[in-house]
Amino acid sequence: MSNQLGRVEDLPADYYQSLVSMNTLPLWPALRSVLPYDIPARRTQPVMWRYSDIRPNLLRAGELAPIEKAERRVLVLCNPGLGLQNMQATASIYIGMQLILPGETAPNHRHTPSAVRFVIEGQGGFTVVSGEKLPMEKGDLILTPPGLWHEHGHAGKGPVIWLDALDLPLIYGIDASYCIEGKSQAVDQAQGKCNAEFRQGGVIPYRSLDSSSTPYPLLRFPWREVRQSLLALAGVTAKGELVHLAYVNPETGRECLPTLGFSAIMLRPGEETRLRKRSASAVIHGVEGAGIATIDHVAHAFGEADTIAVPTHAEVVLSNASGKEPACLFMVDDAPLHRKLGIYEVFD
Ligand code: GTQ
Repeated sequence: MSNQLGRVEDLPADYYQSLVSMNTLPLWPALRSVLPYDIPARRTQPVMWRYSDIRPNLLRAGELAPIEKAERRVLVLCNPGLGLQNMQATASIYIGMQLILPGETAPNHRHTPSAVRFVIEGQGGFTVVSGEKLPMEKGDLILTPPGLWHEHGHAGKGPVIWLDALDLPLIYGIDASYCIEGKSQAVDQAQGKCNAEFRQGGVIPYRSLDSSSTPYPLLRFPWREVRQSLLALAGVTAKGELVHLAYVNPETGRECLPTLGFSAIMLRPGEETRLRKRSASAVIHGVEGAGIATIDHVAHAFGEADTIAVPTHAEVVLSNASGKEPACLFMVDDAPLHRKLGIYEVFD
């Protein structure tokens, strides 16, 4: 074990140049940077994006970028540690904030990256996924899984804004990112279908036991229900233990998309708790109330719709700023990817 491996400068210049000219490199000068001891080299910075900074610029994009010219009107949350142009919130997670105005349509397409929407504000927005029209109310989580047709619309008044989370950096990074455009979908599924089929936890359509018709049976998770579940869990969770719910595929009980995981946290009034230290990276997003997220010993005061990048292996402490009201957070992480790759670790 050595941190003192040979350097490029230690090699004869002509030897090094001949390697380069043949599109080869010596490993040893670079080995410790790609395979560091004990903890990954973390380029992801624990940065915060304030909604109060993003919102006016997103509304301005509504004036500057007609939807026909934009396809998706989005401001991307870029982690400076990863290079702004790479559009990564963490190494694997893309986060955008998307604006749609009344009467607009973000046209139908499907793509290899997985995506979700988490609704921040406005009424009347909807996403059509595989022929089902899914209403978008504040706090709702809508899945647009890889390869499924999806388009967005807005039949209400005022701006509708949501957070997009995609595994785009990962899929782009393996040269696998592309999309196909299609004509607008026929809405051929009954209104409210998937939420009726999976209305109650622990009860599923009987046919699901024989064979699943789709790997993505539930596409919309209404915040109203998730919040009720958080409150119920809060009532039976010991003090100091995290009130934390995972969004899952109701047929398998496992994560609902291949690479990204989604969860909701409730910090009870006055509560301060730690997240478990893990190998996965994450993005946390304020839904309700306010608090402080301390990431690797740096405190970030967050409020509603503020968004924070959490690097891999980070120490995270969350506290509720209020002694009276709960605070809720939505979290996106890449734990499903880590599990599939066999590299998922929890350190304590
Ligand atoms: O709404 O389908 O932020 O395709 C980036 C790519 C949103 C979308 C994004 C997309 C979408």
